[in-house]
Amino acid sequence: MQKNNDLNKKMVPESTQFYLLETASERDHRIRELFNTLDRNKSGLLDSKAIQRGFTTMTHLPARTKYANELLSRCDTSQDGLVDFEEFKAYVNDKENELWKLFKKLDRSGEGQLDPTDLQIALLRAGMEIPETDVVNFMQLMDIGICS
Ligand SMILES: [Ca+2]
Repeated sequence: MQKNNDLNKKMVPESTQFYLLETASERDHRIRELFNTLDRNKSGLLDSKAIQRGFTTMTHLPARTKYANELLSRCDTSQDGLVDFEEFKAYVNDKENELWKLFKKLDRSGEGQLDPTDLQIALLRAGMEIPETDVVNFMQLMDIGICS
C-alpha cells in the first residue's frame, strides 16, 4: 500500500493548471498520445483487452476488467466492439468537460488548483461514491501527457 501511495504522489498532477493553459492542438496531441499508449499493437483500434493492458501499464494497478469494459462500452458509439481514435477523443473530451465544469464549481477561490481528495469529496457531495483509486486513475488519465 505504501508503494501505491508513493506512486500516486508522483503520478497525480499537482494542479489542474495545465488544463487551463492547454491549446486545442496540444489537447488533441495529448489525447492522441494517450490513445497510442493504449494502442500497443498500433492497430488504430482499441478493444477491451487493449484498454485493460494500457491501464495496467499506466497506473501500475491491478487490471480492472470492469473499468475497461465500462470505458469501452461508453467510448464505442458505433457499437462495433472497438474504439477508434475519433470515438476515444469524443469520450475523453466529454469526460474532461464534465470534470472541468465540476472543477469550476468547486474551485471557489479561483486558484485553479484542486487535488484528488477535493475532487473525491465533491463527488461524494454530488452523490457519486467513487473509490479513491478511480479518482486517481482519472486524474492520471487527464495528466498523462505531462507525466509520460
Ligand atoms: Ca467503434
